[in-house]
Amino acid sequence: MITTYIGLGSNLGDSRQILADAVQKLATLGQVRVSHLYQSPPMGPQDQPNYYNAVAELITDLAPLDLLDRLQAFEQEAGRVRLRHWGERTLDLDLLIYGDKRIQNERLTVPHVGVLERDFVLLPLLDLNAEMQLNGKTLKNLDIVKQSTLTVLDRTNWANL
Ligand code: PH2
Ligand code: MG
Ligand code: MG
Repeated sequence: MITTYIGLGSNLGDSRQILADAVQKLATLGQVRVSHLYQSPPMGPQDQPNYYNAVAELITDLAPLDLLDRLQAFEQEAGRVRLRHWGERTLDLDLLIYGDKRIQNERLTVPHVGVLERDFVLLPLLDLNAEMQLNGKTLKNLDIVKQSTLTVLDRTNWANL
């Protein structure tokens, strides 16, 4: 069993429902816990809606590329629309962390690039594991965590787990 972390994002459609549905699907792959549900200003093009963001912890037996296949299938099932690079999308599921493994191939980079630079990933990760460390850094001590621009929309039960 490997402990993995999946980043969830949406800023098109009924984002709250889309993320809750995605969490239900993740729960078919193993044991799931979810962070609070957040709203965050867009990184990238500014002429797009705010994002709904969260992170799920998934304890699973799936190998990394098998897990990636499942995540991409869930994105498609949500009617994924992706209009431009770093632009608006219906559902984005990013494999952020896979145990303590480092993976680098044409389909997958783990830990996900940018984990340490994105408050919409760091704050939800800290909900799940307040002492989490990555690349020798203690996440809760990062400046970007202290200066976060996120809003908490819901603390508990938003995904009906
Ligand atoms: N995802 C993007 C681009 N920009 N901004 C926020 N706040 N949250 C996201 O999840 C996000 C983004 C493309 O994946
Ligand atoms: Mg993403
Ligand atoms: Mg993605």
